[in-house]
Amino acid sequence: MLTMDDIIREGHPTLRKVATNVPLPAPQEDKETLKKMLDFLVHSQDPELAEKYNLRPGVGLAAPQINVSKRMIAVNVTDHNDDLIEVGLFNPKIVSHSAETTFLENGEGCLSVDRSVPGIVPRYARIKVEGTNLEGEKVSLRLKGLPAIVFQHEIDHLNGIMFYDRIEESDPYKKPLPPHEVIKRNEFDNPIS
Ligand code: K2U
Ligand code: NI
Repeated sequence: MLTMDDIIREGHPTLRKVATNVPLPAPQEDKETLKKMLDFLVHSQDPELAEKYNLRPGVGLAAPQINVSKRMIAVNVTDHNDDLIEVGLFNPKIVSHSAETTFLENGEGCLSVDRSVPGIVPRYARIKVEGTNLEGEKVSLRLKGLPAIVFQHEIDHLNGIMFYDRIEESDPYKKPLPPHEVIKRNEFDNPIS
């Protein structure tokens, strides 16, 4: 199983690389890696396992974070309807997005960043993501709220972008121009139940 020891931290060059596409149908090795990434998220959200293996809770993970520079992401997050979005995607792509932006009121964190970096991280409020799942099916997801933010955070990792790259250095709490919506419900503060 993956643990925090497998997660590389800021300063590691792989986090700043543009990851390469996964050839489809995905090789068995890449399928196994993506499955392990999904399992890590489930384990990290289980209080007993998280304590036992010292895992930081995560709702998303990108392959570059385990030093695999391939375009693969895993997401395990509940949406505003409390519906679970649990998906591993090969070659995810944001194919369209809203003009409207959003952001987590308390900012973002990252499993590859062992420090707090305060500030507003502007994200598109709604996105349409396409990719290929573990079963080899083409997937198209329309996302908003926290799931939309998580997917944008993870897809940024595939392009060597860290969340703090998006914080306005001169004014970290500068709100993006309207229209924007603020997401107040931020699991970041409330450990995932
Ligand atoms: O990519 C990662 O480092 C995993 C992050 C993803 C993430 C961070 C901030 C905002 C959205 C996604 C971890 O999931 S950080 C822990 C976390 C948990 C619940 C909600 C937000 C962040
Ligand atoms: Ni991250």
